Amino acid sequence: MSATFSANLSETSIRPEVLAVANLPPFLMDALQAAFVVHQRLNETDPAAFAVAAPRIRAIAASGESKVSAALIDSLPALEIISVMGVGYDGVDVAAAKARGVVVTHTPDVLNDDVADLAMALMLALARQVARSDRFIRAGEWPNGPLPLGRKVSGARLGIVGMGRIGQAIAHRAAAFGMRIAYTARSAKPALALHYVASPAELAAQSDFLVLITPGGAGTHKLVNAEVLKALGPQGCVINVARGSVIDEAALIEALQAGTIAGAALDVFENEPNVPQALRELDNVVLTSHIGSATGQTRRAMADLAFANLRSKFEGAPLPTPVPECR
Ligand code: 8YV
Repeated sequence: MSATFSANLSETSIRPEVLAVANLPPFLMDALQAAFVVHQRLNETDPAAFAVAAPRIRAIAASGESKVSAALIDSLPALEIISVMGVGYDGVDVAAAKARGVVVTHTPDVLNDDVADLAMALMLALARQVARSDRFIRAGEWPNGPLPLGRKVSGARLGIVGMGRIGQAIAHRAAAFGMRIAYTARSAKPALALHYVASPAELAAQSDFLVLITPGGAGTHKLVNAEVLKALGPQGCVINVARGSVIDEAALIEALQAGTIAGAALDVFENEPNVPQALRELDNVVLTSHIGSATGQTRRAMADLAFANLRSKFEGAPLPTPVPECR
C-alpha cells in the first residue's frame, strides 16, 4: 500500500475522500489535506491500493491540463464533483460526468488579467525580438552587427480568435496600444464595439497579429489550420495562449519553415510538456511553458476557488463556479 493511502486510511470515515489527478500546487494540496482525505494519483504506485480506495472517492481535484476520462469517472462510483483548477476543462469528459450526475467546476475570471498580460507579452516579445535579442547578446554576437529589424506593434491590426472574458481583456490592453482590433467567435457580440468577422481565415487575412484565446476541445480542434495560416500571410504572426489543440502544429511548423507566416509565439502545445524540436530550432518563434496563469497571486486565487467549489459541494452550499454545461 502506498504511503498516501496508509497515512490517510484512519480518517476515511470522517472526511470526504478526494482524488488529486494533477501535480497541484502546495497551497491547494495543503488546504485539501486539511479538509479531506487526499489520494494523489500521480504518486500512487499500487493499483490494488487504489482499487480499495476508489469506491469511497467523492471528488476529483484536477488542473486545466488534466485528463478526466469517462473510464476514470466510471471507476469511481461515489464520485460527486470534479473541481478543475483552471478555466479550461477540455480534458474532462463533461458529458460522461453529467450522465452520472457528477458536477464539474472550474476557475474562470480570476486568471483573465494574467493570461491577457501574457498574450501581450508574447506578442511584444515576438515582434520586438526580446528573446532573440537576449540570445544574440548571450551568444556574443552583438559585436558582429545588429539584429535584423523587428515589427511595430502599436497601431497594428490585431485579430482575436475567441471573444470571451480573456479575449475581452486582451482587446482592452491592445486598445491602449492603438491596435485596430477585430475578432471571430461562435457569434458576434454586438455589445462590444469591436469588428466581428465570421471565420478565422477571414480574420487572419486582415490581421498582422492573430491571437488565439478560444476554449480547447472538439469544437475548436485544429481551428487554425494550413488555410488560416496561409491567409495570415508572410507578414503575419500567430500567438497561442489557448490550447495546443486549437492550432494544427504540423501545419504551423511547415508555415514557419516555409515563411508562409512571419512568426509564432506559443504558450501551449499539442503534447505538453514535449515541444517539437523543429519549433525549438526556429528563430522566429517565442516559446513559453504554459505559464498564462502562472503568477503567485493568480494561482492562489485559482486554488482558493477550486477549493471553495469542493467545500461548497460537501457543505451543501451553492457551487461558486460550475462549468456552463452544469449550471
Ligand atoms: C493552468 C490553464 O495551466 O486555466 C487553464 O485552463 O490551462 C492554466 O491556467 C492550469 O489549469 C493550472 O492548474
